[in-house]
Amino acid sequence: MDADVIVIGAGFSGLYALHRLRSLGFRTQVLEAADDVGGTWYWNRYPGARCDSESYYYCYSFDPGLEQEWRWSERYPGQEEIRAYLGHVADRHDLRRDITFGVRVGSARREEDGWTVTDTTGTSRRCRWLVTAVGCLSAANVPDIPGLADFGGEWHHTGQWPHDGVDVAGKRVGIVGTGSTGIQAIPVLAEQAGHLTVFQRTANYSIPARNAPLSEDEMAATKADYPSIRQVQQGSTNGHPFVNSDVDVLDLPADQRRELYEAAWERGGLRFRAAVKDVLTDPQVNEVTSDFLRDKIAEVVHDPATAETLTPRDHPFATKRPPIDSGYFETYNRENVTLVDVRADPIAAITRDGMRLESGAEHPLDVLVFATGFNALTGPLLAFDIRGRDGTSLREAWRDGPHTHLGLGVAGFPDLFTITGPGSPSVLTNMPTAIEQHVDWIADALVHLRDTGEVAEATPEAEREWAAEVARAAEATLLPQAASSWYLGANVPGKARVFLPYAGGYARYRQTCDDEAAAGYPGFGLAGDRAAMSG
Ligand code: NA7
Repeated sequence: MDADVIVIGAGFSGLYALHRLRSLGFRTQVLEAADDVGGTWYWNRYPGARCDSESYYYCYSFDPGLEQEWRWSERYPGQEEIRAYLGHVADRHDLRRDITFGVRVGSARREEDGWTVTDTTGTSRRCRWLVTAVGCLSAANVPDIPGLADFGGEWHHTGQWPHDGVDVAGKRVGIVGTGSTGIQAIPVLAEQAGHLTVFQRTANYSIPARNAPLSEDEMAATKADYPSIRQVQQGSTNGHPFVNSDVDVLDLPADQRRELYEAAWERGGLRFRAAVKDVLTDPQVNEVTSDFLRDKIAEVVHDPATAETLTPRDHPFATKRPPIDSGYFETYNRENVTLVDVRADPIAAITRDGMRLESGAEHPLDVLVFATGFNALTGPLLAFDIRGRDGTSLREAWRDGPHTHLGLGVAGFPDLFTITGPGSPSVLTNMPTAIEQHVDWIADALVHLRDTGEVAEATPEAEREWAAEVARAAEATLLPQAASSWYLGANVPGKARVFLPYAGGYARYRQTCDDEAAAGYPGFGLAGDRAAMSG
């Protein structure tokens, strides 16, 4: 064996997995396709790339010394700052010596006593346990638009942005997509480009981020308060350190309701959503909230027709991942920005000179940007060929949609652990919080397996029960109402429509995982099953 554990990926997940497993005495090797650490934050270098969670809690909690030492500069960390942070963590914990960079995994095959992982150059490495840390939003989704290969300008997906940047100064730039990424990139591109054309299919809600530099006093107060901040995160539904309000807006008179929403709008960011209770479960509360946000668009955008096109009417607020922005709607008041509604007049083709719509309208472009998102959650795992027991292929096993136990393990794939896999609450949670929980749980499981010599494999029954629980949790919310959401796999043509993340809340999920471990991992075919059989 080359290692006890091979971890694929050196982003937030892979780095912490390496640190934790190594400290428990596992010989651990990380394989990473990029030439440095960072994962998502290594690749997503598009203009305006920034995290929507606030910096003081979008970071690791496992190392109190690191919390005290690191100095965040802004309320929301930019891509380069997060990359620097992860580089610092790698150095502080001497992680690089166990990471092989520039190695893309092509396949992973289950053998009798472990896994053989083969990279795209044909080099194989053997390990007993395989841990995937490949991210949830890392497989770029480039739409299959006829003519793309003939485009005479340059085009880029935001998640694969060139490292030396893209010169858009004075150029005619087009951008497809108005999700979180497009909404971050559009204001910055508009400032740099000669002209920016935004091709919008679905209008989106967005809340001002209210980004600002962090003062010494704010950082000092945060640092002094970390233990209680972390405690709130652990007990929360989504890993953020703020508690959802218990105010029922429907009980408030109109003026107080308005006041409440205005105050939340001023606070900005993901805290807006926490200002009212039941926004994702009560359709009436959601409608009132959505209306407030729709009105804001009309207030900000000068041209009424543009404002109307920008106003979301087809899905309730926050049923698609709610973006936050810095000057997004204001951008449409600029002379050099045009909004094109490709729901009304769909994209027909890309030509040598630009974009052609079904009406025959032509939009000449020098640069085309795809902010078209990702094949979320399953895409990164299916990007390489994983073969389990008896040669079963994961692509085959998940043909009709993914099935996992707790998002952490898959029936037919012994001793494989998937950090933030489909069925976990990861993408609905502050990501580092979810990641630390997953890694800690996997680390405990591996210690158990090392001690007992057992092999862990999710049982089909446990998978069925967990799938039912994931579906139940989603149905209890308004989330499935957004028909084109990537939560449902609906953004990728041909992808099975299954609600992918667990929407029952982070704290509940953590408890479920803890119960699974305390019971001896019955859902992974261990003590629980034996107890049942002997009973
Ligand atoms: P998203 O949220 O999946 O957004 C992708 C956007 O691209 C969205 O507006 C899509 O419209 C649009 N899109 C995708 N394909 C097409 C085609 N073929 N034609 C026109 N428009 C298209 O991805 P993001 O990168 O913004 O965000 C992903 C997550 O990363 C984010 O939620 C954070 O968690 C971080 P649609 O809505 O499907 O009509």
